[in-house]
Amino acid sequence: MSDKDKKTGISRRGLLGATAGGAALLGGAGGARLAMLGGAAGVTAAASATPAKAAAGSASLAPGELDEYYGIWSSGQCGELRVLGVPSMRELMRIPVFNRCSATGWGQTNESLKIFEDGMLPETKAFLNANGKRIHDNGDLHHPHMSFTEGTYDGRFIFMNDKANTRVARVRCDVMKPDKIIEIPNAKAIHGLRPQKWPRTGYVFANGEDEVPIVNDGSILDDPDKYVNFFTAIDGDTMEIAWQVMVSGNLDNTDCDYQGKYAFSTSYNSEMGMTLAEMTENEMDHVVIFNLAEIEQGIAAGDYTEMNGVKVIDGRKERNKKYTRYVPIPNSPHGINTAPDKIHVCVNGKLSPTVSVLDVRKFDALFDDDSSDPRSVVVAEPQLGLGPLHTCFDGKGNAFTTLFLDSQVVKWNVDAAIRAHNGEDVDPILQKEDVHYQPGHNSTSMGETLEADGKWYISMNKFSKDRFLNVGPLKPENEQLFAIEDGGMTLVHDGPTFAEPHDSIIVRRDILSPRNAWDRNDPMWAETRAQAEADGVDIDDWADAVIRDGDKVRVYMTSVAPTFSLEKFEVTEGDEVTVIVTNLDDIDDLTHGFCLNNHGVAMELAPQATASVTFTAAKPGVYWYYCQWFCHALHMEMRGRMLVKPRGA
Ligand code: CUK
Ligand code: CUA
Repeated sequence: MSDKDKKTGISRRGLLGATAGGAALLGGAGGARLAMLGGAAGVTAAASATPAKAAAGSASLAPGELDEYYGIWSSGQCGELRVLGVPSMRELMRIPVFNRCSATGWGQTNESLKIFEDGMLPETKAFLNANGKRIHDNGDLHHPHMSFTEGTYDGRFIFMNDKANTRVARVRCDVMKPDKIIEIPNAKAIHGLRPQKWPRTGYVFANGEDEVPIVNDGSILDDPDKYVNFFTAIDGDTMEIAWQVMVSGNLDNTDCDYQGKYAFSTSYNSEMGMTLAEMTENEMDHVVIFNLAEIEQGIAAGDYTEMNGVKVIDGRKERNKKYTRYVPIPNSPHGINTAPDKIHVCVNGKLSPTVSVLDVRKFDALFDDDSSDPRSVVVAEPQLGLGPLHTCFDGKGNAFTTLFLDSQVVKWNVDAAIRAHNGEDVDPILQKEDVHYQPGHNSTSMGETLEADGKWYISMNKFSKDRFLNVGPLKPENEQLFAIEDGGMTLVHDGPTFAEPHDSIIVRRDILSPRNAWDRNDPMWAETRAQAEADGVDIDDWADAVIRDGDKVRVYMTSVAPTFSLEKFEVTEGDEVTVIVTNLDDIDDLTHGFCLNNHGVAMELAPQATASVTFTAAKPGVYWYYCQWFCHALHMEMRGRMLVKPRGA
């Protein structure tokens, strides 16, 4: 029952659609305005902005019409995941992951704190305690990617990195909430992240960007020989660390093949330098290729060191060519992207104007012969423009590469680049379009899967400068959507976003079908349910109870619009109070909330959800709690009182 009201069977969308009449939201006038703004804009823009063609109506959705694609967006230093509709670019949801969220209580409810704490390393727990905190509630989320089965998205999970606090999280696609947040031992600053594409996920590969001394106990600072980086393989099903590989150089982005044999990471700072001057000394850095079967055999054969409970293979440069090979690439390569042709891997040169194209069919030979030239896997290296950062694909043999310094996207043909590399007189570059301004990541619809369909292209731009009303020194970023189906590139959306979407995937809507209500037996609150059972409270039924357990008080209530089952309860000053609320409503979109005045306590209760929150009742008096999610005409009346009696009174 996807968009129908369970009681009436009437589709709200059907009602809206019937009255909408197909009004276009993005018309030709908007396009003309874009063109004018583009002309006034400076930076390195060479030509004028591409005006939105009036004919680009395919990006326009009437009110109530649903998008063709889910856009899964990162948010950088906001630490959350975002869901957009593509092509309308309407923001549909924000899913808190590494961050504390005021609306949902993420990072405060016991159920979410358990997810944070279960994946935390002991030393982090100790560090947080010393700082009076329970969790790191900030994150730097760059790379969201969905789980794969046989080369395409399977709608199970979305995985993502936290560069700030060295974590990897998994979001369940059925409820669009995280269920695992794990901190990665040994490595520091998890950056590049990709799920295995074949035969399935499988492993989730995660790059450690910052190098650390092997024994990081405070005794080593300026001794580069002692510093290493770590590449981590996580089991995507259990979210446990499978193994790590110690490498040379800072790992940046990562991807893997469609054969299930190799993963590969770009690496800047092959110098292992500590300062900017040292880090950019070499003209060539490298891509590290990881031989998965050899690594697994090495682990099975005991050829590893155990570090903090993880089996670590030594894959440093020139140590053991069985596990890793280092392919020299110019210069500080950044993004790495496998084409849906299953063969070619594009390595974006960043400080070099080139993209190096690797052929995965040549990797076997590279590992078979220790003395082989690692550059033999490079089959093209077209010069595309200044500052190539990331590449995506249309599934028709073409690639789109962002040019950070040129503020452009360049569309080029992979096969033509290979022919040019072999001496033929062909220009692989098909088209360049200005974007506004300084693009980082880009993505195409289904573009990182075998089902790349070449319909939509997103440019995620780091700067908006003069493009929108001035909002102060801090400006929004800018995202631009292009229609690419007809072979050209037509700008159809140009809009600001808050900090800082790094990366996105565009997923066909049939791949996802999230629930409209929670399953009452969801594992999210299994521990809470067990406690309720121990307390003799049936949280699946209209119930209330106040259970005293020494200085701990557990307050159970349920909600049905517009009431809580408890209109008041009493505790004593100094009690540790846990409020457990279950929303018994099962109507689509009938979310309640529980917010306790002047206690910094608030949480979301979506249909059929249970959530709980714990605090110390330290201030005698009467405090109102209320439903903080508009749910009913009597929503304002959905409230109750907590009495905190003075201790000893
Ligand atoms: S990185 Cu942000 S522009 Cu973290 Cu994917 Cu390339
Ligand atoms: Cu319940 Cu508002």
